[in-house]
Amino acid sequence: ESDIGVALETRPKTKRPPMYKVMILNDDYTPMEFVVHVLERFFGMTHEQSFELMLTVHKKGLAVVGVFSFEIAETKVSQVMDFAQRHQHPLQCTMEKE
Ligand code: TYC
Repeated sequence: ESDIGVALETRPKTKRPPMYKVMILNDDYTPMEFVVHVLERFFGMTHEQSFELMLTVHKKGLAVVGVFSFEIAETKVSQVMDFAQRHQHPLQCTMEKE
């Protein structure tokens, strides 16, 4: 009997964890300044970056705010949703596997 084995697997089986896009969606009621504040507060963006991204969402309907690991993305989404709800704004924030 043959004892000769052939190694076919050379690629190490260490996969990177999946990443998640966090997006904000436009609506007709949330004030622009509130969205700008949310982006500064929860995503560490400058006022200029926040204002520009808010305008993109306002014009295009949605935009990716950042890409994070699952747990971070989930935390960002609930922080934004809680904050919007507490201020009675309908702002929506969602996540999607990249
Ligand atoms: N469209 C809103 C307005 O005109 C502003 C807005 C921008 C709301 C971005 C949500 O994610 C948003 N007041």
